Amino acid sequence: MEKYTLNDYKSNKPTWCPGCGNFAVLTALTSVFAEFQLDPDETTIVSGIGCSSRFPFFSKTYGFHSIHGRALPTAMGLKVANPETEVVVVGGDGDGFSIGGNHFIHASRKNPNITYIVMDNEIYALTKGQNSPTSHSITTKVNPYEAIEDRINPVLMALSFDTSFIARGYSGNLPQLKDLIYKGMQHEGFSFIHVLSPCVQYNEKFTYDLLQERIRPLPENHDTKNRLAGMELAFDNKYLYTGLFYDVNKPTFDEKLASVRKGAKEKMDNKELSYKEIMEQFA
Ligand SMILES: Cc1ncc(C[n+]2csc(CCOP(=O)(O)OP(=O)(O)O)c2C)c(N)n1
Ligand code: SF4
Ligand SMILES: [Mg+2]
Repeated sequence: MEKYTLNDYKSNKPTWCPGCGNFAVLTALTSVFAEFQLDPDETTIVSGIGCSSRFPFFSKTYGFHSIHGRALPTAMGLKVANPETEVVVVGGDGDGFSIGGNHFIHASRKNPNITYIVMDNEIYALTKGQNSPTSHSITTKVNPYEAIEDRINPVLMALSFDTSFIARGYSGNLPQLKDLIYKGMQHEGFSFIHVLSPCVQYNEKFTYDLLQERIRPLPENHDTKNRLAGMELAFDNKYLYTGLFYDVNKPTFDEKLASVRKGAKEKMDNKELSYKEIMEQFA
């Protein structure tokens, strides 16, 4: 008999607007937690700031609602301090690719064993609708004429950083989303799941109807070890491909850190130094 059910992971009634794409992500993630039978006391959801980053309030696991753009370094610190904890990071396109964009590069280089889910609605929603780095040409209060900046392509960006697991899901396709999150959490290393997750309040150019026309599953014969093939598909202007783009095994940050720790201890003949003795070395 299973010990944990969905209700052991779901908490307060989400305060997102009815129809918000983030509901699907909450359902998918908590279902995957139940499939893995994760102990809620050994699981932490870390977020930044945004509508999507309200996520930890709606879950019964540990949660860390950190600061805008700083969810990834917070999560990495948590994982280093307690490698046994399951860590999932959630946030928005503004949080992850604008103010926090730099951390995405370095998390990819470090390859910590954490899962990162970005709910991309192509807008800053919590602050009532400003252009984000993924916005198409939309006019908003801060851009009353037209967007004058180019947009970024998160999957292409991740492929160029050699992030070890890269997938794209859609809030309108729950079974696929669950599967991608399941695989991302199984992956040893940094897994990035880009979720197309419409905001029904502030972005008329990124709706379920418009997405439905452009979304296609990745070709069945796509080789998930072939980074260049993934890039070509991520570049496609006509279709927005969903599925698993890239999945490779690389040593994780946790493993590399453990090996550095072991080497350092051996160098000291396995002698345990007190905090005072360590500090005295720098006096
Ligand atoms: C340091 C800092 N700068 C700016 C803000 C204001 N702010 C809060 S949320 C947000 C953008 C949220 O957009 P996104 O990450 O896409 O999340 P969404 O609300 O769309 O889910 C901004 C700019 C802040 N809270 N902290
Ligand atoms: S404003 Fe948009 S992103 Fe925020 S809860 Fe409402 S629909 Fe969701
Ligand atoms: Mg957003």
